[in-house]
Amino acid sequence: MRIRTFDEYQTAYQKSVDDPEAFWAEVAQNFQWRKPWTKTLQWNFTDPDVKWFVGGKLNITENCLDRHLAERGDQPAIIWEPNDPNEAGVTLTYKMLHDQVCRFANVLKRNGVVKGDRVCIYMPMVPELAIAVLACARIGAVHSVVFGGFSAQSIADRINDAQCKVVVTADGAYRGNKEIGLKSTVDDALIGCPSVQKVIVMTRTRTPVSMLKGRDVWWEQELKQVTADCPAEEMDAEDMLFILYTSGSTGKPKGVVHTCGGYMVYTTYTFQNVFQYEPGQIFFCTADIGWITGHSYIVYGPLASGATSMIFEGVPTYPDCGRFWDIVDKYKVNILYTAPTAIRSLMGFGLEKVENHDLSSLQVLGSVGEPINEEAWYWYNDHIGKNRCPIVDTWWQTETGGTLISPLAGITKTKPTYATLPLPGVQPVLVDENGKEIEGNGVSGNLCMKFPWPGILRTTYGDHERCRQTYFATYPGLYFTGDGCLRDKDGYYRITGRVDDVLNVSGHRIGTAEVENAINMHTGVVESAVVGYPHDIKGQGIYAYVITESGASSHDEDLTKRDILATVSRIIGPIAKPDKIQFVTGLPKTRSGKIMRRILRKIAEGDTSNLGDTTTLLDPAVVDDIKAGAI
Ligand code: 6R9
Repeated sequence: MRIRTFDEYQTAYQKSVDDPEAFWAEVAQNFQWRKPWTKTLQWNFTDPDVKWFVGGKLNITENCLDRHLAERGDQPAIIWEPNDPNEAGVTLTYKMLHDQVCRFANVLKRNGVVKGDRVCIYMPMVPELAIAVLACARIGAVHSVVFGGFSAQSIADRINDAQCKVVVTADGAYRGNKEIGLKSTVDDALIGCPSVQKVIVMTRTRTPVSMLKGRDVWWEQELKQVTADCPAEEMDAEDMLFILYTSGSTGKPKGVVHTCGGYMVYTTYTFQNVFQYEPGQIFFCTADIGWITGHSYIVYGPLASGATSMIFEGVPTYPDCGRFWDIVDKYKVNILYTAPTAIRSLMGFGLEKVENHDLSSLQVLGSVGEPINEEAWYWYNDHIGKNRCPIVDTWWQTETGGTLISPLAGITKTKPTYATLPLPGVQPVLVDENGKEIEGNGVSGNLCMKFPWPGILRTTYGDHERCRQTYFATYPGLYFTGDGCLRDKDGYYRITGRVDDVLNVSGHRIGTAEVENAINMHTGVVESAVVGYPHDIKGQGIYAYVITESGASSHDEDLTKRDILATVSRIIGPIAKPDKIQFVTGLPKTRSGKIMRRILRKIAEGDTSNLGDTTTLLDPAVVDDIKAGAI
């Protein structure tokens, strides 16, 4: 399963294209199956219908936990670093983690959860979050983790879409110098969630919370009622493992569905090969488990590999901007996996807090979430990796389950800002607007995949047609990523960013339509249009053009702006708050009523010299007004 040289990569890649089924069948042999599969792959991209390891039976937690007990039961599986560096951390060995997962799985059962039920998890970055995730998988319940920064409304939307039966949460969360009430947010959400029967509340901050009789129970009390004996549920390879909501260019976030077998094989294979993980190494992925990166590369990939995975509760700048380097130094981290936005923000603080730490344990650096600009790449390489750690720029998506395009650490020659080459099993193609494949090198186009890999999404929960429409209808026969991409003369891939109406703000995906809907819910707002613009630290910032009833000359614009931000926070969460709001009297619309975002994007970028053809606009004069009022 492990590739060790570039030759081996090329051989594996060739084999994976010539005979994908044989290739993945061989990889999948490295796992524990209760029953072998009868057919390795069945697929078409029309319905779409993709099934891997058909008929295979397994439980992913037996692969992540049980099978390591004999050999490395006393090795750390999870090392937890709390928000406050003065609070004691926690190390859970594989034995301890197994024990705790089984116990909490029994708590879920006690509270009525059975195989196939959906469980919403809304928790801080504490070991119990990983425990709750794995406990669901243990008994065949489907987890839907909601990032702790989302609002009550967002939680409610996700709970209702998936019809969750149980919510697992905590009283509160620590983030930097802030204390955030989680349970109170869940309480607000649950006013509109009739499917929820039980709420399990873990104690973290000891913030006062209201506990509803018959519905709410304490995690710690429940644990006293159960044993550590919980045999794993036998799952079909294609049974649902989890739902994770992600933003698209239209409508509400959709529930991306991953299944047990393929996801396990793919995350583990990519974890071991991309990072070239060696037994005993300490792996630190700074993402939140609320995002796909945390699912795949804090929890499942590392644990199925018997690795030691860190969970960090806090933020990179608390108590100061040296926190990551402090953690690397303290735990002798070997592999660090973070996002360009974090690198850019830390760059801004200078080198003092880097240089007073010993970073010599680092061997591999990773980047994920958005394109990494050259300046950040070199800073990461020079000052963190000290020019001796390969950087793996891993390109992938919630929908892909694991990394698709990335260097293999120390094996693939890297090139700043390039995700480089597809992993074995991954067949990228670039297409033009008409879906025609653009062959050869030194070209660019829309990035698609022409063959399934085991980690590809299977559907969007409750709405298969939406899955087809979003990913498989734009270019028939292909999976469309939504990203633009160039392939240079060496065949190296560089992702240039989204080509649809999805923003990437600090590595978080946010749909422009979602933000517009939230703004439009604010009193007095008539209409709005949201676009992205380049932002030094966040990668992209959010620029909103808003029409209000009282007109652009509203007597107190600042107050209105502040209130609109509060509405967006309440509807989606603070991550979706626009950086800039411009009040306008009209939007540039075509005669058919479509907003010409291209023009709004240019103005937001501050590039008004060439707005292109505006003759198809209903009222070209609005453009001058908007230009004049640009921020
Ligand atoms: C894993 C994750 C997916 C979108 C994706 C792309 C952008 C992610 C990237 C990258 C350039 C990289 N993206 N990694 N762009 N280089 N290495 O981030 O999933 O939250 O679903 O976002 O993020 O635009 O389409 P997700």
